[in-house]
Amino acid sequence: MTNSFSSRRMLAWTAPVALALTALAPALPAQAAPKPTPTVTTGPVDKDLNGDGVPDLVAVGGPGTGLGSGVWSGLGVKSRKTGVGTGQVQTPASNVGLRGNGVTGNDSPADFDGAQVITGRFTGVDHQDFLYYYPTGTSAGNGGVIRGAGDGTMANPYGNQFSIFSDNLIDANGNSPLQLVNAFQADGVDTGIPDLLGIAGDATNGYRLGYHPNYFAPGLYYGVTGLTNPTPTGGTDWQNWSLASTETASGIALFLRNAGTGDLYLWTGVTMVDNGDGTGTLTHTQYQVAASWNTGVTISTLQAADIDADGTPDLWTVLPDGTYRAYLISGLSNSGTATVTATRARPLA
Ligand SMILES: [Ca+2]
Ligand SMILES: [Ca+2]
Repeated sequence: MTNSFSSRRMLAWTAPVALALTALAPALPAQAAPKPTPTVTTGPVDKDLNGDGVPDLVAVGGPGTGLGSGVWSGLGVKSRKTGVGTGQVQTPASNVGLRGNGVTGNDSPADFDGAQVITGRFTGVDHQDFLYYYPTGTSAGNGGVIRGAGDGTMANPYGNQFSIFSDNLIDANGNSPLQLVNAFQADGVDTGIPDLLGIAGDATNGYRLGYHPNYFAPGLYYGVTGLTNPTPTGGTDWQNWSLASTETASGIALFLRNAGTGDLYLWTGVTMVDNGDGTGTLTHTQYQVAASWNTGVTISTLQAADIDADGTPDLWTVLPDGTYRAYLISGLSNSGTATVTATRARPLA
């Protein structure tokens, strides 16, 4: 289970030609008519659900979230003056999870209670899909992918859902991830569908980051490569950290937050290097974004995106009272903390 990286690389070379061509096809038109001065990123904007170029906010509802059960989708508001995201979203947000997760047959938004939901190109097309994962509860360790409709909503989950099974996510000690985020193509093996990054472990064996490679199909993750990275502060207490990832024109970015200490860090240029011994390591540039950031505050949704399109990743938070706010980040520094500008807290729904 731990040596999946090299075996998948071999699989990549022997992948069916038709599948490889299908995955490449969307990139071809971009080369057809070169323009002299491209000013925006070449690919779709991460977290932009409706294709207007502005990232959007997605939060899970249910007990303890201040939101009704379901998946709440708030489309990012664009500044009339600057044409980029302001950090505000259109409210009330829409509940796009009313038909449930496509598995229980209940047609109920309560299917998502207790789930984590992230967006990404998890079915391999240009728009954002929804990935849900249950860290605890009766479906603990399991999850799935539901196609995005391209307008901020989900497709009908019945017929557009791909399950992710616990057995394919557990580490060598049988532990399911505490959290999963989008790892994009950080290992350099592009299967057309993003990989996942998680945190897993137990008190006896310790906790660590894990890399979950995708095997050329929506929802098909198999095996986990344990990562050797210490936490941003040099520790091994990964269970105390939470993650939020995004991708910009300059690469993959990962926010790391320790709720207990208030430490907030950003890793940029993240790539996953195979160590050849069944482990891997994330290479990255580390920045301390803030100290004492929301120390001790429960954040029900932490989402990363370059909201204002300045090339530096930003954050949205949703709190258990159902309010959201953006934290626009600039001035990353090797010698101090960054500039973090928070928008006013507003009800999401
Ligand atoms: Ca949008
Ligand atoms: Ca930004």
